[in-house]
Amino acid sequence: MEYNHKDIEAKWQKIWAEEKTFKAEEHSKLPKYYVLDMFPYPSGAGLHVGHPLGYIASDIYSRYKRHKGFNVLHPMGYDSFGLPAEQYAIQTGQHPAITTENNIARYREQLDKIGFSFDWDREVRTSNPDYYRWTQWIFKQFFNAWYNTSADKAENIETLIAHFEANGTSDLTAAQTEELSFTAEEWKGFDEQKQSDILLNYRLAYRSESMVNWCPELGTVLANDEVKDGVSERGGYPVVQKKMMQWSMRISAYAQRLLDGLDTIDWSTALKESQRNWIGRSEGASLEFKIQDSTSKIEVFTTRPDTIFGVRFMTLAPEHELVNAITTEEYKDAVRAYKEMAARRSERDRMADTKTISGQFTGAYAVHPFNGELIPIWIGDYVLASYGTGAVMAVPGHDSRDWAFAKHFDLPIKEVVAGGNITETAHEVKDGTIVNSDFITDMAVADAVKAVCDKAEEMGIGEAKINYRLRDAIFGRQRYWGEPIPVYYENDIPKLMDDADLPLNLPEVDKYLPTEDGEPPLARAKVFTYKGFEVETTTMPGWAGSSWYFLRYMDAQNDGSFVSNEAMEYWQNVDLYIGGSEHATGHLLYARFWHKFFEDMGLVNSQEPFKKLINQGMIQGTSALVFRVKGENKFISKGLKDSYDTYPLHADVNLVNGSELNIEGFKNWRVEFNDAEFVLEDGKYIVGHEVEKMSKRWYNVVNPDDVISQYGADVLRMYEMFLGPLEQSKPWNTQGLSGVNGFFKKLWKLYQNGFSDEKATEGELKTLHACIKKVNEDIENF
Ligand code: ANZ
Repeated sequence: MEYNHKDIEAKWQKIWAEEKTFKAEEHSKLPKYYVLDMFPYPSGAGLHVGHPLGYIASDIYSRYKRHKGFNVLHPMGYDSFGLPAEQYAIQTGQHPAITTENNIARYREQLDKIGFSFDWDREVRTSNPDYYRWTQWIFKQFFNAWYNTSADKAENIETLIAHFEANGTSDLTAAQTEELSFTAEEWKGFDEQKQSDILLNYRLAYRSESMVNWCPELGTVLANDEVKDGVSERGGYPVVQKKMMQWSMRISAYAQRLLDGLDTIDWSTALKESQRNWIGRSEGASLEFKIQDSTSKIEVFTTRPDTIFGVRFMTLAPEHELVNAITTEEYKDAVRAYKEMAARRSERDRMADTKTISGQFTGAYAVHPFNGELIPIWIGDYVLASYGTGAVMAVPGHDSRDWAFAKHFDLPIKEVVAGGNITETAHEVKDGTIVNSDFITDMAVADAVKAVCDKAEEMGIGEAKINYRLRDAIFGRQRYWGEPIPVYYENDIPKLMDDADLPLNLPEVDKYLPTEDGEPPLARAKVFTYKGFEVETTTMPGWAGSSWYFLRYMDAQNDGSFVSNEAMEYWQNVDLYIGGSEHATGHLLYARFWHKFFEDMGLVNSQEPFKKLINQGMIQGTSALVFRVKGENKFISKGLKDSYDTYPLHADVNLVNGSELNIEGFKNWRVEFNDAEFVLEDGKYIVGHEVEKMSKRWYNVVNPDDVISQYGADVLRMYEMFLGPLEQSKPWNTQGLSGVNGFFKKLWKLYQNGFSDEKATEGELKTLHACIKKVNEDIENF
């Protein structure tokens, strides 16, 4: 009998669906194992062969674990809120829910063909009201919480209010936007509006005026990780800095726990490193400098307090709040002009650009805290307003940015750590001996750091301090296709909707664009009020729904709670997570943050959501190139092209067999090629190849449906695994399929003809067991 993949696959897929073969059981005596894939955004283009690479690996592992006696949870769903459906809605008026529904249907069809062992009864869709009701409920929990830094966990806002009522802000240890100070009496005397404003300074979901990445073209605010090189990651539109009222999440309160947790999980070093860098912990000191003839002080954050005697100038961020107050009459115009220029550059650009040096003297001087020296105060855009205190004690001898600044403006440079040549370059090393530095001279760097911190503390002008680069995460978007935020405004005071009234459904609107006054699209809704009050019109960001979907899979149908205690008790967290590394500092950080918050609230029973994580590599496309003579409709075969003046064009890879172009197919592909001429080698047109991203744009996309219809799902799956280690990127080559196909045919034949009832020989058993061992090891090693 021939190997007929169509019959075999259709038969089994039907049985699996009918019998729910892969249904996971909550009440099992077996040990659990939870295998998760990053759920896809259902785009209009459908899946290409690169997309399922990770899914195939996780599916193999799920089947393997089932065979090993585990009760395996292996679910799938859709991250179905997002920009493309909405952009399409803006262009065509089609409701994004419809586009999304259609795209999901197409994805499901494709996924089914590949024969995955998903438990489809647990499917989630983030844009489904049954799901986002719980995302809204989670938002409420964040709003109702503050972070107690001495307990090192989040607590209900009631405990903060109780603290204010008893002690005001005295002895308060809290993560906060700014430091506030009031007594219990004052607190009790504040009106509701004032109390509400104060609480927002501590809530874990809070509203504040803050600088955001505003993308005018997309009409929305973007998260830091959605901006690449000053343009939006999606679409490549310009992004500018703008101050706006915004909802944010206080992820900064969790910086240290997010760092510490990394040591407890089995993720790649590269991935952990990128989270560590993103969180950006720096140990150093905060130090205060008096300003000459002024009562104001400048606080700086420095990682090198040991270089304090090398300070030759101060640099403030142009946006620093003291700049206007301290600038002398003489420098007012120049400072204003400089500030305007700096405002046009995003933080990212300012950080990335280390070549352009610019700055402006303010006319003011600071006073050295230890020796009284006068230090000129400059502003410069290499200092970022949002990091540390937005002010730097500049030590040109030992910091390269300060060195470049000093050279550029001809400011003095002083050596305070021995061993370098500061006329050539900044000497930035952290070991060595301190010189020219009063009471720390001759000390080693580490001792000098401590001595300066101690002295500063004694004088009441500073202390050792740890700083994190991680910023709070913006949580609102001025867009339609996202979760509505369950907040309404009673006299400008944000209040939460009742649980019983969730979900707050997305309202119908006539257009998916902002209103004429620049309000978000939800403001177009005819009625969008709650208890007679206006409802928040921004929606949640793309990362809201994906920060907890893996918990919902544990108990996807539950309409009484986001996950039941029993389901949580049994499944706990994800044992194996497979997905792309592009989510390193977005989704994977946000999901860890939410999980830690849930832990604080007693909602989950583990500290980390994803115990083991593997980033699959990319499957790249192998593009086909044809060589067109400049100014003519004539194509030269690859081997002869150097004798002509040609340029390469991409041809659809589906028109190529090996390296030979299907000329008739190519002519019919595009009207413009209908009467093209071809210069052949040995009667063939040979194309060139190039390995690049698999993308519609390069006509190198291979659809898994086509592979499956020709060879079957098993060949597709095995071929993808045969391409190489899961974590590596590797090019697709349709030619390679026939090899795997040949293997299947052989295996099938063996199965048909190769059996006998004779006892296996010792040699045969040896071969069998060596094979079993190898299969186990290879699967365990991915
Ligand atoms: C004096 C000094 C001397 C510094 C020296 C470095 C070397 P990380 O490691 O990134 O935390 N800095 C502080 N706030 C800044 C801001 N808002 N924008 C730009 N730079 C800022 O770096 C901390 C160091 O970066 C601080 O230590 C400060 O320069 C600078 F030999 O202070 B340092």
